[in-house]
Amino acid sequence: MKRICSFSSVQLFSRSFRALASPRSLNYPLQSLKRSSVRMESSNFSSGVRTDTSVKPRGALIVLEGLDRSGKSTQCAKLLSFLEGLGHPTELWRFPDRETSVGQMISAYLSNKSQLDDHTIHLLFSANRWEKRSLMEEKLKTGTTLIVDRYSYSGVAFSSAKGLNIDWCKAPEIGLLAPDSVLYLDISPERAAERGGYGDERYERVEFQKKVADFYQTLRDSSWKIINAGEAMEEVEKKIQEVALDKVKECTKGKPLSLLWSS
Ligand code: ADP
Ligand code: DGP
Repeated sequence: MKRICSFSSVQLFSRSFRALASPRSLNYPLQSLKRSSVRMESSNFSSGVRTDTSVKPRGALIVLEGLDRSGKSTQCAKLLSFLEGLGHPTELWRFPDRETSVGQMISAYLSNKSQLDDHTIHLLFSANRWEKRSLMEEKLKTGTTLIVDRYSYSGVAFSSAKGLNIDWCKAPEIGLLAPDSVLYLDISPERAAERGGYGDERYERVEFQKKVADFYQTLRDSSWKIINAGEAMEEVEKKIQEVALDKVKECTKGKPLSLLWSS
């Protein structure tokens, strides 16, 4: 099992680095996603042109990001019950996934039980996402919405905050599935530090979290929705529900899947 995981990680990493070396090769997985969608061809009789209207309902990929203790886990759980309550097949995932063998190495590092070079731990976090990539695609294509607690943005923001080059940090994430929406739970590092359980793990230090917040700013794009995470839980919950439901509906109508990293 261990051997299978590491073999597929190597394959996936080599694809990712090939994509980086040649931007055109990024088209390969995009095209393969398009090819696998159901094609409904209809004739446009007035022009004689056959119109290809590929429409395949799928689940939405909704990512929650934010500083430690911004409320991600709390809100992910609430969103899961909300979407399930409306009858949408939904699963809650989180990264790092500490259940896998790679995840266990990450967990030991985060709880200061092991020491690793900054580049090494960065690649392990990324590998932890890659080892779930094909399952993620399968779930989405078969109609399950995934709520994901942290994703590639955490990977880049936390490692860049340590001083690693941001482009180097993004490289191993290229080719992972792009979220349909990133909900960023915005809170000041000082306020987050007042919340329960703060300080248990390696990165939970206010000065470091300030740097992480700056890198999150750099990563923001049009797929992001900024949510004021300092508000009462119920307020935060309502705002997240609105955005998430919109995305779930868009994906039901066949919004195409796309890949990181678009910018
Ligand atoms: P994260 O997953 O981002 O680290 P959690 O969801 O575990 O954050 O929340 C951290 C702590 O803050 C928990 O004790 C939680 O109950 C509390 N919390 C979460 N959201 C709020 C909120 N909006 N207002 C006050 N406390 C909150
Ligand atoms: P969590 O299980 O959400 O509390 O995350 C654990 C810690 O690991 C948290 O401080 C954020 C950090 N983290 C999450 N993902 C990554 C990643 O991909 N790279 C790095 N360097 N840190 C990460």
